[in-house]
Amino acid sequence: MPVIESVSAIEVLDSRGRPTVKATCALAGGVSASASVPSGASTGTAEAIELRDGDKSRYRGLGCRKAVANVNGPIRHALHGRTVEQQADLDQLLLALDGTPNKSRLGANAILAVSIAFARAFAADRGVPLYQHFADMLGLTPTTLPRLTVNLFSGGKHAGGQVAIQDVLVVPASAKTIDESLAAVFAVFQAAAELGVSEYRVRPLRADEGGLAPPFPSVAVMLDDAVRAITDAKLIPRDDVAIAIDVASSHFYSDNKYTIDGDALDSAGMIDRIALWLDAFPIVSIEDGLGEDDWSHWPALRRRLRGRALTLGDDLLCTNPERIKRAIDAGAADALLLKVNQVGTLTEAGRALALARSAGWRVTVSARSGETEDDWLADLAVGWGADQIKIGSITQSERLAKYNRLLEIEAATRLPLIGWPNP
Ligand code: 2PG
Ligand code: MG
Repeated sequence: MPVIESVSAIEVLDSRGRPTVKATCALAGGVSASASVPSGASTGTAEAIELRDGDKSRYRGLGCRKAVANVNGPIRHALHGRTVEQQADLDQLLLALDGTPNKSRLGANAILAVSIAFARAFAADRGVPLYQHFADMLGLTPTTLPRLTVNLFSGGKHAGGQVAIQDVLVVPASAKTIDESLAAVFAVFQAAAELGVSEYRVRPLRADEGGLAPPFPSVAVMLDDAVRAITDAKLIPRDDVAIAIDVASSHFYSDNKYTIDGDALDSAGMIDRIALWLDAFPIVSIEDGLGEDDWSHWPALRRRLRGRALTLGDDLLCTNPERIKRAIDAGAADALLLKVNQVGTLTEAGRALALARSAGWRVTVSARSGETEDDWLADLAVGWGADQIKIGSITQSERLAKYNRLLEIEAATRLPLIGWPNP
């Protein structure tokens, strides 16, 4: 049983150059491990609170010195010398110490960094790979690797809003391995970059997650360009490479209207618009098609998509077990986007996963738009048996750290990719 010798933290920078928290956990047996946490831009309002310093003269108020001080002060003090039998015990200690419903006292960034650093140290202490340790935590056995969903085009909050929706992603469908999937994505990405130059006369400028962000005149053109890039790469749309989208519609929804492509649509109109895209393009998954508070219309969206594309909830659910329960009861979605930092501990995220699975939902384990070079996400997706993983594009090291870790896990385990079509 691990005994915690000490925990500590420092401020490090994420892929947007903004501060975040990196924690280290040392166990009495001599093992020590670190973990850093990501940060979103298109955040859901129900997310756990990332503690920021608010001092405008430093990093425009985004500093994490307070969160770091919470690790180096009260958290270190509370955990020193503690024997912790399992992850849930550690997380329970952290939750009790924080004492707020949304982790606003210690900060979800401080709490999660410690939660994951402990998991990594525990795995090392047991002498098992991190993905195996994550699996054991929930009593699971890894049997497959997750299907990739890779950011090709960006809009919305990740790209200055040149088009309303946030991500067009490519999903390698005929690929049999992570290795083959990445080669297919590379081919499509290169074709899309060339298309951007010939069509829009722009260099391949990249958005927060490394996606291409030319000035698309509309969402339909953005989707059409994605299909052209797949075809230009000599791949068959849908059969070889399908499309997923993150509409992220909470971010263009106000006063009961969705402002998109020059229109102000009510919820029924937004569902019709999504259905048009679904008819015209090889789309297999639609994330946040409606706003996070537009609860009453989500069931209609789901009925419209059923059997054709996943109704995936991100801002709607915030990896929050209570919101997931509500969505299951209402028939509002059939897939969970799981982001551990939305809820703040591994234990609560594990509960969110179990709930989603109990309803027969699909699960996508997701990175955030602000990421670090840490690669624990890849292990989490494998260990927790995710259907899909969403990391961003293939052009920036904070994303590639995770893709490369998946390649390592694939080489070490020879696990097959999860079956397709899915659903
Ligand atoms: C999302 C994520 C990742 P962010 O909306 O799904 O793409 O973005 O981390 O900014 O919330
Ligand atoms: Mg999203």
